[in-house]
Amino acid sequence: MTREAVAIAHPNVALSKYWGKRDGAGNFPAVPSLSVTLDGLTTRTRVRWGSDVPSDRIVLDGHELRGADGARGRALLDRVRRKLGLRGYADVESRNDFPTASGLASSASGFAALALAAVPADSDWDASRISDLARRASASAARSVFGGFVELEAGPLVVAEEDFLAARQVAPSAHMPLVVLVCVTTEGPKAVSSTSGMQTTMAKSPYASAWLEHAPRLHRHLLDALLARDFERVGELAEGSALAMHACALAAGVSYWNSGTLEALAAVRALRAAGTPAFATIDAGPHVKVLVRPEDSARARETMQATPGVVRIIEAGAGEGARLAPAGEGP
Ligand code: 2P0
Repeated sequence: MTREAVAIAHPNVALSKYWGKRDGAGNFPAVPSLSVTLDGLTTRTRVRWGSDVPSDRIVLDGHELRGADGARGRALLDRVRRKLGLRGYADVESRNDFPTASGLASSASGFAALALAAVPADSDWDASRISDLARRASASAARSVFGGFVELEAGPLVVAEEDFLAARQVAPSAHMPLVVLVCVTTEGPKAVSSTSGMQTTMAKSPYASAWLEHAPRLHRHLLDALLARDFERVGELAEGSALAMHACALAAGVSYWNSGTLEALAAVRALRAAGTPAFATIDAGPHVKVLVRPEDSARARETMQATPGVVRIIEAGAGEGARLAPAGEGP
C-alpha cells in the first residue's frame, strides 16, 4: 500500500499577532490573531505513506529534520495515522523557496503543507480539520491552510487537548488589495524560536497581562477595519500590534531585532511623514514587513531598498491557501 500527495502552502503575516499560549496541552493560542496569507513565498511538501517505509522521516531542503521541529512533524503524522487508522510510516520531502527558520514564517507554510499532504485526499477531513491538525504543530500554520485574510481565535480559557480549534477565512484576497514588502535584514537563522520566545515572555514579562488584555481588543478593531476596507486603520493597528508584542517580549529579555530592523522601522515612519501610507510589522525575527497599497509599492520599495541593513526585499501579495499539487508534480 502506498499513498502519495504533494501540497503547496504559503507563509502568512499576522496583522494582529498571536503571542502566548493557553496553559495545558494541544497548543492553543491565548489571544486571537488575524493574518494575510502571502503569495510570494512557497513551501512544497510530498508525503508518501507506505508499508515499505521503515519509520516516519521528514527531510526539509535536503536535511533530515531533527530536534523540536522534527518531533512536531512526527507528532502530526502520528495523529493522522491514529485518527485515520493508516498503516505504515510516512516519508516526507519538503522544500522552501525562502530561508527556513529565519522569522519568515516557514513553520506556518511548512506545517500547513505537511498537514494537507499527510491526510489522504479520499478521507472526509475538510479544510477546518486540516487547520486544527496544523495548529497542533504550530498555531500560525492553522492560518496558512486558508487564503486571503484569516482569523484564528484564542483557545478556550480551560482547554482539553482534544478541543477543536481551526482558523477561518474572513475575507478573500481581493477584498483589500495590499502589497507586503518583506525587508530581509539578515540571511542567518534566528536565535530564539517563537515557542520559546513566547514562553519566556509570558513567564517573565511585567507586561504579559497587559498584552493578554490588549491583544483581543486590538484584534476586534482590526477585524472591523479590514471588513470596512480601511487600509490606513488596518495598517496603524497592525503596526501597533507588532510593537506591543515586541515591547512585551523585550521586557522579558526576548529580542528579535537587529540594527536593520530599527533602520527599516525609521524608514517606514519617514515614508509616512512624507505622505505615503506605509506600515510596518515584525514577527519573531529581525525582518520588517512593510504593508502598502499596490499603487505605493514601487515608491516604498525604492525607499526600503536604500535603507541600511536591508539586505533584499521579497514582494508578496495576498495569496491562496494550502492546496494539493496536480498528480505527478514533485516537491
Ligand atoms: C503570528 N508569530 O501571529 C506570531 C507573531 C510570530 C510573531 O505565530 O509555538 O511558529 O509553533 O505555535 O506559530 C510564530 O509562532 O508558534 C507566530 P508555535 P508559531 O504570526
